[in-house]
Amino acid sequence: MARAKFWLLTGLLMQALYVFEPTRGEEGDTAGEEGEEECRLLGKFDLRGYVNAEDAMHVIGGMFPMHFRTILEEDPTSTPPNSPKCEGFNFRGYRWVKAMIHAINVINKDEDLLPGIKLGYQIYDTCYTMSKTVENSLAFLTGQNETTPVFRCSTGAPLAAVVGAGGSTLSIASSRILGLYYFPQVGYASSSLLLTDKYQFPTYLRTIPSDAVQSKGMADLVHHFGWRWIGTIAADDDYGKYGVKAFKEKVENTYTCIAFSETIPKIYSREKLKKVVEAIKNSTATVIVVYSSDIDFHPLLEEMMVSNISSKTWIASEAWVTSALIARPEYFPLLGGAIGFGVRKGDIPGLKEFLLDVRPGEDPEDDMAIEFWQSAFNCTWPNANISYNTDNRKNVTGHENRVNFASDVLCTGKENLAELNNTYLDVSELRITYNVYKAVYAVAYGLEQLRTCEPGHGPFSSGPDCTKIDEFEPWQLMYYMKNRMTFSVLGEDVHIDDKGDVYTSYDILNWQKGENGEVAFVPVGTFNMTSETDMEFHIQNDSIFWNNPAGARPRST
Ligand code: TCR
Repeated sequence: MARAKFWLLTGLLMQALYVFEPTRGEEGDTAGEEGEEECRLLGKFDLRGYVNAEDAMHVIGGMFPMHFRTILEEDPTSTPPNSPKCEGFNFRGYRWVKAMIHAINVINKDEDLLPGIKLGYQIYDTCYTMSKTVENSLAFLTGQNETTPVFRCSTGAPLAAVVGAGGSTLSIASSRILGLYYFPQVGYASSSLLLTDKYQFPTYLRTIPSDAVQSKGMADLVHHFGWRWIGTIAADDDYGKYGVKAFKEKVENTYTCIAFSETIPKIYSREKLKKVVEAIKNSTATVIVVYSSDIDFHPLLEEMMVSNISSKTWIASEAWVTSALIARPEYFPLLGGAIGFGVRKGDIPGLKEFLLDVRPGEDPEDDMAIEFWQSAFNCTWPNANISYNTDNRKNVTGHENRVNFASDVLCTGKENLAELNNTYLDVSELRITYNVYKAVYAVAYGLEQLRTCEPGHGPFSSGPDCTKIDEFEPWQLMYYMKNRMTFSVLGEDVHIDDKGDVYTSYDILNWQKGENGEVAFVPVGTFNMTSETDMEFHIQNDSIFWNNPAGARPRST
């Protein structure tokens, strides 16, 4: 019964969302099993990523930003609509994907965790956009990407849970869809406060703390240094806006005030960015909080560089503080001395070796590896039809040189990955990557509890009180993931509470100049919140580098 309902709902959803259009039948014809054959495809998903469900008993879905954006096209009025293509290869997102696959491989070899049960994966690129994320979520539920088995009616392994989808706005979109079917979803980076609301997002859990924690830490920082006027800048999404909102609620009192509040547009607009820059320039506030992902912050940063802004103290949210896109020596004059919050990092054994194991061209399906290779080595893969580092947002920063064209150097496949100095291989700051790893373990531990249920002591009231590992429903796995979710990963005990939230400590990091001119993230304190009311804030004032001519702690009056 539940199954029939699932398919019916899915059918409705798909019709509403452009995938199928029933052909006109006899009057009074209703969509039903036969009606379905009469359906005509209206559009097709265009999904890229990694799928391996061979011999698997369960599949874990994944959503990651392997690209920075979709290519905006004119509204299709004379051609059928097409799912957009993506551009801007994201090495960091690609590393997260590899971490997920690595975690699954490790669990599959583990003889204690899910013994004899093989997990598969089905990982899609969100291109950091809402439309792709929704497309991905529907694909998980409907199995429309025909080559891949998905739900229980299909012949292959069923989907157990989904890991993802990167940014909060994207997790919110997908969670609204997955939540309809009570599918467990474990976020690794989406930290917006909104996602704590279990009324709206009943099946969302995460391995990153809610921004309620970080905002409190930022407020403590501001009070600690006695700064009076603070400017805030938020990305125009559920991360930035709600992060800043929580910060303001926690910081505002009779002494501290907000000097200005600006937002960074989601769609590039130089005009809007210039207005933000003006606001920064015209304000006497020297301390500015920026709640934004690195991808969104980057264009504003470029615009600030053009305007020569200096002597500000930046309070960085976790999403950009250690980002290789932002932490570049050329931005140091502007952002040096920034103080930010980094979630707990972890070492993942074997990850480095696994990351090095990329073999482009070996698997014809793996066009992502070819694109990775082309972007990493600035070369073009012979006879491959995969775009190379293009940038269709021409003139993004006023610098024509940001538009790249295919390189005329051909890739050989023998280029040396180990020598590559880029984000992908940098395993020194594994924070979100470590969260991805933990998220996969959360699913595996949920499955393990379900598997080891003892008949007679199980939780379910209608039907048998335990369910079998090869025939459970998503809500049954959800039961385990919502209750007593305590497990240990690489020596860390992880507790996910009944709201799906975790509390882990933050490192307070300060941008200083490293020996070789690189940006070094120097730990200068910690913020540890263990429950809504218990917290500890520590900072070592004298290890902080302040980026102003006097090198002294700024006053923001
Ligand atoms: N939460 C952000 C996304 C995000 C992120 C990151 C993206 C966080 N940390 C690191 C890239 C890299 C924290 C959100 O939207 O909730």
